[in-house]
Amino acid sequence: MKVLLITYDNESLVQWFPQGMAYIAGTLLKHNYEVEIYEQDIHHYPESHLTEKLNNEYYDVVGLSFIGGYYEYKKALKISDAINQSTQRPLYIIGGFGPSPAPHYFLEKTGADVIIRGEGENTIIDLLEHYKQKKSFSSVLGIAYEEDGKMYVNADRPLIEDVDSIPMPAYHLFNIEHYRLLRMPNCTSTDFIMPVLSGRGCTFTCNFCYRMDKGFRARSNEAIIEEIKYLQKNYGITYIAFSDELLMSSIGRTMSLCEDIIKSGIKIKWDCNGRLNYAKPKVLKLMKEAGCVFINYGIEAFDDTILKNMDKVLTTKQIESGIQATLDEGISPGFNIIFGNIDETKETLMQGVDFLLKYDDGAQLRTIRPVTPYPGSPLYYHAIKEGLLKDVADFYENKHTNSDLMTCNFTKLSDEEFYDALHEANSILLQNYQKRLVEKTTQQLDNLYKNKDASFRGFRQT
Ligand code: B12
Ligand code: SF4
Repeated sequence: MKVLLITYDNESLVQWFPQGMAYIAGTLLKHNYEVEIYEQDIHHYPESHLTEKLNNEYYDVVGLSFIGGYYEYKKALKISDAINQSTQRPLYIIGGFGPSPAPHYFLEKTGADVIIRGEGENTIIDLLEHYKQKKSFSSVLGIAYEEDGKMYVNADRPLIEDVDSIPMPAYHLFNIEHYRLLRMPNCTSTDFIMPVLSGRGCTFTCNFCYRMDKGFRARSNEAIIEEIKYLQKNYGITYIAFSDELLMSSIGRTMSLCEDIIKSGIKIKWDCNGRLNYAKPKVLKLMKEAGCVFINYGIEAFDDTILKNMDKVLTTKQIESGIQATLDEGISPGFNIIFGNIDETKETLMQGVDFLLKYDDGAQLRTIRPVTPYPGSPLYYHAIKEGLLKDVADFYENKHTNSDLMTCNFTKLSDEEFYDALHEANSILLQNYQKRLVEKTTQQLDNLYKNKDASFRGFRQT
C-alpha cells in the first residue's frame, strides 16, 4: 500500500521539522507500508501541483497533519480542496491538534474520510489494516469517520504506555539538510539544529492550552541519548531543540537525564521548555554542564491573580527566583508572556513588560500576543459559556483571524483599550530590542577599530 504524507507550506525560509509526520512515517515503514513525503513546505508548491501529482501517480492513502492556527486552518482547507479535486483521490486522512478536538466540523469542512484523534501510531496501523480488508471502521479506536453520509466519532484509543517502543522518526525520508538550518537562541552560524521529543504529554491544565492526550510519558534517558547520537552521526547535528513541553517534568528526571548525557560523553548544545518551579540552582548547574544553552519558560503573566485565573500553578515569586537562578547559571531564559486572560488589566500587562525589561538578556526579540482560546482548551469552553464564541466555526471563520489580533475579549478593558495597551507594551519591547542591537553592534564597532579585532567577520543581519 502506498501512502503519501503531506508537509504543508508555512511560508517560512526554514521550516520546523514535521516530527508528528516523521513518527507516523517511521511506524508505517516498520509495518511494511510504502511511504513518500510530499514536501510542499520546502518547495513551496502551489496546491495545483498536488492535484496534478495525485492525478498522475497512484496512492492508496494521503495524510495531512495540522495544528489549530488561523494560517494552518486556511492552508488545510486549500490542501483538502486540492486532494478532493484529484481524479484518483486516495483515502484522505487528517490528524493533529487542529482537527482532533472538533471532528464533526473538520470532517465536513475538509471532506476528509478519517480524522486520527490524538496519538497516531497505533491508530493508523489499525485503520489501514481495516481498510486493506475492506472492513468497516466502526471498531477502530481513536478516529472519527464518515460512512454512507453519516459521521461517527469512535471511542478514544488508550495511549502507548511504553513510549520507547515507538519507532524512531523516519529521518531518512526527509530533507534534513533543509530542516537542520533551523535557528534557535544562542546557536552559532555553523550549528545544525534538529528537534527531539524527550517525552509526550503534560500533566498541567493551563486554561489556554489544548492537550489531545492526558498525562505525561517520559522517554528513557538511553533512548533519548541514542537518538541524539544518531542525529550527530548521520546529519552532523550539533544542537538539539527539545520540543516537548515537559523535559523539566521533575527535579529528579531533569537531573538524571543531564547526568546520563554527561556520562555518555556526547558533546551537544541543547535547549528545552522549562518549568520555573523546578528551576533550582543545582538543577540548572547540571543542565549547563550537559550542554543546555537556553530554556524557554511559559511565564504567561506576571500577576498572581491572573496566573491563578489561568490555572498556571506558578507564582510570581517562583518566576522571579527561577529566572534569576537561570541567569546566574549563565543560561539564557526565554520569556513567553500572553495578554488578555480572564480579568486582565493594563496594569497586569505592564507588570509583564517591566518584568521582561528587568531580566531580558537580549537573546531573543520578545513581544506579547493576545491569548487565543483554541478549540478544546478550557478557555474555549469558558468563551462559549460567556457567549463570547458560538462554536468552532465562529472561532475559525470569524474570530481567530490572526495570532496578533484578539479572538475574544476576556479582560475588563474595551476592545480599543485592549489594543492601545498592547500597542504601548509592544512598542516598549521593540524599542528595547532595537536598543540592545545598537548597543551590541556599537560594541563590535569599538572592538574592531579600537582594539583592531582581527576575528571580526563583518556586520551581519543574523
Ligand atoms: C513544536 C511545536 C511548535 C513548532 C512546530 C509546529 C509544527 N507545525 O509542527 C513551532 C515552534 C513552529 C510552533 C508554532 C506554533 N504552534 Co506549536 N507546538 C509545538 C509543540 C510544543 C510540539 C508539537 C510536536 O511536535 N508534537 C509531537 C508530535 C509527535 O505530535 P503531533 O505532531 O501532534 O503528531 C502526533 C498526533 O497528533 C498524530 N498525528 C498528527 N497528524 C497526523 C496526521 C496523520 C495522517 C496521522 C495518521 C496522524 C497524525 O500522530 C502523531 C504521532 O503520535 C506543541 C505542544 C506539544 N507538546 O505537543 C505545540 C502546539 C502544537 N502549538 C500550538 C500552537 C497554537 C502554535 C501556533 C499556532 C502558535 C501561534 N499562535 O503562532 C504556531 C503555529 C506555527 C505553525 N505554522 O506551525 C498549539 C496547537 C493548539 C491547537 N489547538 O492546535 C500546541 C498544541 C501548544 C498548545 N497546547 O497550545 N509550534
Ligand atoms: S501551557 Fe504548557 S504547562 Fe500548560 S498545560 Fe499546556 S503544555 Fe502543559
